[in-house]
Amino acid sequence: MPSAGPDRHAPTPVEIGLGLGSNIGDKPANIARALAHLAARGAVTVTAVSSIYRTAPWGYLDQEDFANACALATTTLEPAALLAEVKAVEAEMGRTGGVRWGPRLIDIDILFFGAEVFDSPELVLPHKELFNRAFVLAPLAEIAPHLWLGGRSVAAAAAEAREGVEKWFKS
Ligand code: PH2
Ligand code: MG
Ligand code: MG
Repeated sequence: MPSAGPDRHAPTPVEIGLGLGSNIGDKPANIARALAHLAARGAVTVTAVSSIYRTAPWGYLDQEDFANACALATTTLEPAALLAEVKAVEAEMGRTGGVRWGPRLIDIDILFFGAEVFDSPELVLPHKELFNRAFVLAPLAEIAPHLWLGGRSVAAAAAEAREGVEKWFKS
């Protein structure tokens, strides 16, 4: 007989990747706070955090440099529920709407969710622009050098795309 203990229906944790960015206020601290908030809400268990990178703004150039980092974590949530948690933390930290690609206090992007492939207006997995953004590839390759997504090596892509991205400090 299977045990009827409290874990009987516990979902298996899935490994996920998060991309974090900030270019308002104490940027590195905002990234650290975002991860702490997500963990405190029970949304994720953080297993690795990259260095903080100072990165030139992409997309909308007339704004301050960003701090960017990536984290690996596990979650027992479904993708949509994790996205809701991410949005709640962004809102809780005081992120307000603004220009597309413009200044932001905190941006938390779900980069991958296990081997999930998903495409909806709210969420695309793996993240659609991951392989086009040095500010995501560099920190992600640092903590997940053996990761392949959609048949591509993150480390190989990172090695070719370092422009405008420099290590700032280890958090
Ligand atoms: N995020 C954007 C737009 N541009 N540029 C950098 N360097 N880093 C970011 O995280 C970033 C950006 C929209 O999310
Ligand atoms: Mg983003
Ligand atoms: Mg975002």
